[in-house]
Amino acid sequence: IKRDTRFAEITADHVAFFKELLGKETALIDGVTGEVSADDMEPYNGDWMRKYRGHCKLVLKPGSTEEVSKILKYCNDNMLAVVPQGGNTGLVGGSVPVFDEIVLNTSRMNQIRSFDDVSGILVADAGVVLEVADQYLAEKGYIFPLDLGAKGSCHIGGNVATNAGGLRLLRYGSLHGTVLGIEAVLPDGTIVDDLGKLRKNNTGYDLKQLFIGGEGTIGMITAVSIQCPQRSHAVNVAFLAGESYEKIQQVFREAKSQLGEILSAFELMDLKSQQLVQKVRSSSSPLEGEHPFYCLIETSGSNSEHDSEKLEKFLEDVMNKEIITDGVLAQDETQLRSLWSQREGIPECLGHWGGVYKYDLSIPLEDLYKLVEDVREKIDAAGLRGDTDEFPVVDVVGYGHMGDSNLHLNVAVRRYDKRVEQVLEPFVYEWIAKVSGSISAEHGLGLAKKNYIGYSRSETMVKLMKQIKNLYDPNGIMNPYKYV
Ligand code: FAD
Ligand code: 2HG
Ligand code: ZN
Repeated sequence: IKRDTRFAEITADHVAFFKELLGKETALIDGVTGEVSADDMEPYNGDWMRKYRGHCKLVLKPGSTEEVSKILKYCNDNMLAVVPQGGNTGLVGGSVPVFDEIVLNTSRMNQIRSFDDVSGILVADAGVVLEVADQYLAEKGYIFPLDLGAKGSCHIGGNVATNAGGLRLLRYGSLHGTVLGIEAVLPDGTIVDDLGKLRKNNTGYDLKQLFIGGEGTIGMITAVSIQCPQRSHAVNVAFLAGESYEKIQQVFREAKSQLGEILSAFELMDLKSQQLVQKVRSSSSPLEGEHPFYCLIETSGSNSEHDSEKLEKFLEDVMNKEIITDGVLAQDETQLRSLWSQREGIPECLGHWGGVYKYDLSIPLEDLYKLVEDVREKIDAAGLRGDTDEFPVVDVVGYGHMGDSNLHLNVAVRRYDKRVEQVLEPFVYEWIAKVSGSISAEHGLGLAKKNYIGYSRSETMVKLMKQIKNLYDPNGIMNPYKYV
């Protein structure tokens, strides 16, 4: 890609305007007129995977919606491109600049605005860290309807902008349903005041939905209102092993039928993913021996005795029917966390060798794991996988939110290598198109998947998306080079 020459380069005059507007020294990192080191810029220019690198010279940290509005209006009038940024934990290169776009970071917009402990509706600034919001809610007996491995750093504005799915979607549904209102700023400075708290509101188009999963391409989310469920008193976790993917599908079938309304997560992990986690952590598996597949089942309910009994009975049943070969139930909070960490820790551990090719896919359940086998076979046929340094590929692993038909196919590598890329692409995308899946289930398009949208969306749909983009952002200053 080439830098779009319609965008202006940042000058000292621009910086002076932002300094005057934001006042506080801590509200901006100025590499245009000021002295800053590469280290100062690194957290904003580099992404979580260390795969993408921007060249931004100016980071702005507005403290209010009004400031965001003034910043964007000025940028739009002066043709300055911007990248909205939350916790910068996105996995598709969407949250870092490509060239010298200005980073608009939400970290200073971090206040909880209100919480109603009868309705469970939380209204908060976009820059509130997900875990902070969830801890606040825990004290009130509520839970944030979204949970994911990056909770300690990601912002709820970033979560909504990516329409993150995560570990609780099976139970609480997508943000498209739980987000009740959004406050956002358009590139021309217009404040979209749709921060409603209504569960039902059929008065015209539901425009806030465009910002959910919009990845910062049509406006900057400044606050959200969200429906939070009651926190369950009883949370239980089981970690099970099965001989085949077929068997894990049977476990899922049984879990839905026997655990019913208390089932709150169903996660899949293959043996390779677990072996790599244990290797990196020098830890051992919660279960003895090696099993081709594992799944983690969480239940959340209101009656601890009732739930434990249900889960124990379920475990006994799937053991007796020989659907699973082994299994363990968390006996306390520590063990529960440790079982979850076998799953949540996978993305971090896989990065250990140098790089990871990541594919986040929606696939009809029965075919879900077949892709991992097909990819492993192709990588092996090309002689690219092995234990020593001469092989680029460490391993091909599959895991993910099986309860939502969402596979994470990860190819852990010692270094990024053209030969590996040639095996993976377009093979993976063509495979997905054939089964009418999605090339991005929950991480979004960003820069990484932008060119492949056609594998999951028709020309008509892409054209409609482009029309929306042009309508909201006619100058194209919002997160350019990405999405559509
Ligand atoms: P960023 O990374 O800063 O930004 C993400 C995108 O949103 C960018 O395009 C950015 O421009 C835009 N953006 C950010 N803030 C705003 C705003 N206020 N207004 C408009 N646009 C904005 N994702 C899942 O779906 N499920 C998972 O289970 C999951 N697990 C993860 C585990 C780990 C360890 C990591 C590192 C990531 C994981 N992710 C997962 C990826 C996920 O998308 C992010 O963690 C999270 O949703 C992004 O939030 P963020 O604040 O870091 O956003
Ligand atoms: C998860 O579910 C995240 O752990 C990350 O969505 C998946 O790194 C990945 O591919
Ligand atoms: Zn995920």
